[in-house]
Amino acid sequence: MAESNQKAIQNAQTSEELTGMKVGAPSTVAAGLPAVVSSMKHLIGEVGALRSAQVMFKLNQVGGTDCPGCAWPDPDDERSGLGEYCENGAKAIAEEATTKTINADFFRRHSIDELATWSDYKIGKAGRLLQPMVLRPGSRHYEPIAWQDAFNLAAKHFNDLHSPNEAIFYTSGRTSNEAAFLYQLMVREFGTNNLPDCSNMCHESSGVALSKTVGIGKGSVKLEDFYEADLILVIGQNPGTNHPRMLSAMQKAKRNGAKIISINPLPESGLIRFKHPQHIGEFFGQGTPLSDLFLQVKINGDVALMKAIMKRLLEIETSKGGVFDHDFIQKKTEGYEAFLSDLEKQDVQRLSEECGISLEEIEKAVAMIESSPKMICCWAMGLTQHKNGVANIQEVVNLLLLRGSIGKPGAGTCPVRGHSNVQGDRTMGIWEKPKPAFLDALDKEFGIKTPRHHGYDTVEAIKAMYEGKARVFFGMGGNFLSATPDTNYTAEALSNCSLTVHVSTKLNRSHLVTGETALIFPCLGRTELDTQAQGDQFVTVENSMGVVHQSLGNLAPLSQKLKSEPAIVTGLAQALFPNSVIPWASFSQNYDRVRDRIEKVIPGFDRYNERVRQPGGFYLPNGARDGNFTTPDGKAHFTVNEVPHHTLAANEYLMMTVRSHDQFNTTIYGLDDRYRGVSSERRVIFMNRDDIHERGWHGGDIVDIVSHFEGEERRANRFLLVPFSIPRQCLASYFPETNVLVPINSFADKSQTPTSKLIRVTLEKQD
Ligand SMILES: Nc1nc2c(c(=O)[nH]1)N[C@H]1C(S)=C(S)[C@@H](COP(=O)(O)OP(=O)(O)OC[C@H]3O[C@@H](n4cnc5c(=O)[nH]c(N)nc54)[C@H](O)[C@@H]3O)O[C@H]1N2
Ligand SMILES: Nc1nc2c(c(=O)[nH]1)N[C@H]1C(S)=C(S)[C@@H](COP(=O)(O)OP(=O)(O)OC[C@H]3O[C@@H](n4cnc5c(=O)[nH]c(N)nc54)[C@H](O)[C@@H]3O)O[C@H]1N2
Ligand SMILES: [Mo]
Repeated sequence: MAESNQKAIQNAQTSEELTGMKVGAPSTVAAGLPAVVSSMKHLIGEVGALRSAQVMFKLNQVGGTDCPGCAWPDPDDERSGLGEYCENGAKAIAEEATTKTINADFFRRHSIDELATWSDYKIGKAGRLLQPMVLRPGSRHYEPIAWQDAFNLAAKHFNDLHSPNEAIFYTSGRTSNEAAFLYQLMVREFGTNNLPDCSNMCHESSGVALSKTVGIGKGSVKLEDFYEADLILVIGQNPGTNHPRMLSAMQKAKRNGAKIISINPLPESGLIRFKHPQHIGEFFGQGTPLSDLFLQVKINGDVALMKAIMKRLLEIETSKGGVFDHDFIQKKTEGYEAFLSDLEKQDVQRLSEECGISLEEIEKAVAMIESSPKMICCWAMGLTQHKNGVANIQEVVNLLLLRGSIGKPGAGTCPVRGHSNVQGDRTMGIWEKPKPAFLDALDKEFGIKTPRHHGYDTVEAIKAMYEGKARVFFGMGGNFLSATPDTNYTAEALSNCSLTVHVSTKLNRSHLVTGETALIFPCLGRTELDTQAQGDQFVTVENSMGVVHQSLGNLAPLSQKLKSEPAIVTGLAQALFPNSVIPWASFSQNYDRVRDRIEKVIPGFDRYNERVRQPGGFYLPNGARDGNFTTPDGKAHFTVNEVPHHTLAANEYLMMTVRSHDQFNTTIYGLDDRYRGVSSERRVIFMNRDDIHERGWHGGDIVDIVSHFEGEERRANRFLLVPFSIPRQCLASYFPETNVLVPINSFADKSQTPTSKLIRVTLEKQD
């Protein structure tokens, strides 16, 4: 193996050092006073009191800053005067608005090899990047470079490629609509559709399943639908940690009479009880009980569970009728007969064993569904990151269709998005499989000829770099190395490149595993004021429910050398295409000009500049929401999906990788997972008590994890056992420490999403 590859693999490793785990009882209630205390600790520690107040009062307010955390929508009506925020929003702000900074001297003192020995936590806490940096061939230290030189250097590498398809342009989901639109335009003018994004690892399975079945790859519900629903299913999602403001919506739904069923291998605190952190009166007492029924499903047991529920509904329908919405099924759907004949063959007893939910519990769910005409299904990574991720979601759609629970108020699909603008980035054309109509519109508007063949998604991009078919990697945000599967393989892939470039706010491990040359382009964060030639600019984003609205920073930028993402793209584009027909320079001067072009290219953005200036923004068109299914035949589609079977040997387990309460993806805010009762440690593995006992092991024992896939083994060493409430032969560990175990070839059918929630492993106890 080449020396550079060895270095890359070494630098890709997260430290195996244990940090002193403490285990207490998991919380039974989410948010409340501890959430407020934790928010303050992070904010005051990183940002200082004054700057915190400046940004927090503006957060998620009309005309304020969109929280850089999750994509949960802001309520149209009652926003809290204190800023509409949550504990983890406060941590996201603390992370970005921190006053700690990394200057050129930092890189003189620390080589990339030394920085790689730091934990991800320590790397992130080093502070904000301030100026463009370059790592020259053979050097182990980044050094400063002027912006123009950096753009020219990158352009030279791009132009030296044999084909535009040898370049990869990745996007994370924080990039604004304006930056994303300009970025994809630059990439397509360059001549490729190699635009993989974090969606490929996230909700791609939702996009594929929903486009096929209901004609739009986005969710159908609005926030108000929560307040009208009779029943809300929360499947494979941990809102208490990852979408805390969703708990407020669920609390309001409950007060309006809704029931909640949660389906999860873990009893996540946020799904049990909740105290609103912005309602002081709720700090004392028990909080609102949220879930009426918790179904502790086995990992990947969801299709079996859904089928069991639907089979029982069918039996009731057959005996007394009134369960299925026949009018809806007949007028609006296709594929009912085939679906029914498959369902008739299912055996509820068997399905119950497959999913680990007793017949009695299934009956409770059935009774709740039967008596609820308006049902919403919410889901996230617990459904998407599986080999059958697409099937998981199609099965949820089947249930909704049977009940006519889509396309009417109080009902529908709710894939809860991750990054704050991941949905908007796709709308703007960040996609490796663009539709011809979109490319035609670009060609017409800009007088260019965009490439038509599909580009690489995330998994394909890694393989292309590994195999030497791609040689330049450009990352618009994100932390590609740590977020992707098979860390060592990806490290080799990146180190095969001639150039790796990252547009980033903060240092992360991807800056330490590089191509022969590496560049860091430091950018403004959401919270910072973005001043361009024609004055202060706002950007726009789209939330999880298809609302497009403004985000305006108000903090003074940490350095004059930071550029906005739109300015970085236009700067690079000018270096890349000196004779372009596209007026690149003009776009960064005034973002209204970008929005005018978006309006011409993308449907639904009529009078963009005007409408986005209205308080709260505007909704994008959504056929499924209106019961108008935009599939080729205009119908919603039932599908037939297989039940996955996993036969495990006595010492084999299925492992899911999840987020702790103290991280945003690969950004580690702290070492605690308060709701699950673990503190000061991330190298933990949650395991069923009886399974631990059966092996003769104890909580606190140290194990190595070995994953098994197609005859290959991958290892992650030194994890502490935590006895936990989780089904037998199921395990949970944290992402990104265990990404090294996710095989590059283990991805979902049709969506190619890495199977981060379904890793077959064995455990080896250390002596
Ligand atoms: N604070 C914070 N907020 C975030 C993020 C963050 O890291 N930190 N990340 C953002 C991003 S990009 C995303 S995509 C979202 C992620 O939001 P989530 O999807 O909630 O995140 P995960 O921690 O991956 O949790 C997945 C949940 O699915 C469950 N699960 C796993 N496997 C299965 C299964 O087979 N069946 C069922 N029914 N459940 C299963 C797990 O127990 C866990 O509760 O959050 C976004 N918001
Ligand atoms: N095993 C496992 N792997 C997973 C997952 C899992 O559940 N398990 N989840 C997957 C999912 S759902 C996702 S979405 C991906 C996430 O993958 P990514 O989006 O690639 O990763 P993040 O950790 O969110 O990226 C963090 C970095 O973004 C940069 N950044 C932050 N804010 C900004 C900004 O405003 N502009 C720019 N340019 N940069 C910024 C900072 O430098 C920071 O270090 O990971 C996936 N990987
Ligand atoms: Mo995500």
